[in-house]
Amino acid sequence: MNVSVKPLTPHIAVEARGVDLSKALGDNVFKTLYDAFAKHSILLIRDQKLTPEQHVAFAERFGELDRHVLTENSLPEQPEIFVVSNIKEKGKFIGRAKAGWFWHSDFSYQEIPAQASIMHTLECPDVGGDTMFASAGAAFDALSPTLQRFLEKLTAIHDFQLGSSRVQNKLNKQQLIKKKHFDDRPPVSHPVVRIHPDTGRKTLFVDPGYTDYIEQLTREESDNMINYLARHVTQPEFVYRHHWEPGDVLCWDNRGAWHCAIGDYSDDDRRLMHRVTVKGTATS
Ligand SMILES: O=C(O)CCC(=O)C(=O)O
Ligand SMILES: [Fe+2]
Repeated sequence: MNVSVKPLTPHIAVEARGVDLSKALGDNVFKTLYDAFAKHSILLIRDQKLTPEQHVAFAERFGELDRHVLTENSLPEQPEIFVVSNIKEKGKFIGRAKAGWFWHSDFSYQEIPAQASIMHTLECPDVGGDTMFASAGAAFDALSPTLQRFLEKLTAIHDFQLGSSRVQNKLNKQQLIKKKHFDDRPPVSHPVVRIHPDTGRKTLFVDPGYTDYIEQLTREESDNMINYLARHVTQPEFVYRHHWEPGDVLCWDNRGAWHCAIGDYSDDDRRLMHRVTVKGTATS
């Protein structure tokens, strides 16, 4: 395979061409893709036809896989695949609707958060249903050294239930998350600034979706700081907005980027995405 890699914005996202992910990739090809992914946080590969098995096999190249706590939204024949969809069959959603309609980093509410999330688009609206990705590394670099040093001393509590409550009023009864899932994911603490294990780059890890509070500050100070950092990270210059096309495979690095799915489409606009999640490492 003759792979080429081209940045999509100066701070975040690259597109790779000349790759067929349904085939086993040679080590050199995979290294080119992985290095681009770790450096630019988003790796896009278009026009891919993948079976669930091929999707999982590609994801396994990144590392050990992890499963979403909402196991009822996984594909029965391939449980590593988490289905994100607004499509109903026989009155039942075939996947998780309204997933990630707020800025977040996947599994930040777990002691071991996610490394990569790898999404394959099967169906998407012609217009709408885009996803935004923000560089938490470029945003950290742009802070003053004084604020950087201050933030590096802090830790924050991340909470699955808090993030989930952000869309709770938009969900119908069938999709409401059960108490047992919240019990399975108690709040956890992470450093506010983490170090990317591959690149050594420092990134802001206080996604406004799941971060409850910064432990060393008062509630008021913490709310204001998290709001400020959320505005800072999600400024247009740090954001890549992806318009999905069927066949897209997009890998995002949860250690370097936050993302937000945009809920601007209706349930008549079918959207069906398969996501596989790769396990990360402890944050400190
Ligand atoms: O549907 C999307 O574009 C992304 C949803 C999301 O946040 C996720 O699957 O992690
Ligand atoms: Fe997500």
